[in-house]
Amino acid sequence: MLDAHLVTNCPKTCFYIPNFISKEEEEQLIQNVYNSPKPKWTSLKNRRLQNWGGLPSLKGMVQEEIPAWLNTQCRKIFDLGVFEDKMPNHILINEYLAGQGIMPHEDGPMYYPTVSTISLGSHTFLDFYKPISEGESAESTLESRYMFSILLEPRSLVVLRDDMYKVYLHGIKETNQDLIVSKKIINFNKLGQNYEESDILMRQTRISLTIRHVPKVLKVNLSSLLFKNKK
Ligand SMILES: O=C(O)CCC(=O)C(=O)O
Repeated sequence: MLDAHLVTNCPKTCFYIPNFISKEEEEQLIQNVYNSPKPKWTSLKNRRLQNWGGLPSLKGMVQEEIPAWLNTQCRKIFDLGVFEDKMPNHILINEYLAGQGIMPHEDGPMYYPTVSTISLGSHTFLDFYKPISEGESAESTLESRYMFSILLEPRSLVVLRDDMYKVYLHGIKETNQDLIVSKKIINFNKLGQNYEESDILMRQTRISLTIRHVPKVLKVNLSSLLFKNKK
C-alpha cells in the first residue's frame, strides 16, 4: 500500500501521501492538541512540544497510555505497514510558529529507524543535508551540505526510513516564507496541489505529529513500587 507513494528521485527511502487525513480530522486534531493540559507542553527556544506515550531514553521508555484521538492515527499508520508488524507507541508533537524551525539533526538510536509525520495547519519544507564526512572541516557550511527538500503539505503523511533516516540530517529553516523551486523538491510530482515555479508560500503555525516506535519499553510494576515506598 505504501509502495504507490514512493518518492523515487532521492536516496532510499521516502514515501509521501498528500491528504492522508481530511480537513475535519485536521481541525479535530488541532483542537485536541490545544485542549491538552498545560503541563503537557515543553517550551524550547524556537518551538513547543508535547510527548505522548512516554519519554524515550537510552535505558528504555516507561510506557504511558496514548489517548484515543492519537491512537486512531497510530492505528492507520500501523495498518499501512509503516513499522512492519510493530505498533507505533510514541508521538512527539511539535508546534512551530511562522519563522520557527528545527536545526539539522539525526533522530538517533532510541527509535526503530523509521519516522512518520503528519502535518497540520501549514506547509513546511523539510531540508536534507549530507553529514560531515571524514576529513571535511567542521566549518563546512550547511549550505554546501544541503541536498534537497520535501514539501510537507498540511494533512500529508511522510515516512522516512533507511538512508533517509539513518545517514542524512533533516531540519526546518527558520523562515516566514518558502520559494517553489521544483528541482529542489523531491516530492514535486506527488503533491496534493498544483504549485507554479517561483510561487511563494507563506508559513502559518504548523503542528507536526511525529509518530514512531520505541522498541525498548520498561514495564513498571506499580504495586512493587508502592511496596518499596512503604518499606
Ligand atoms: O516537525 C517536523 O516535521 C520534524 C520534526 C523532527 O525533525 C523531530 O522531531 O525530530
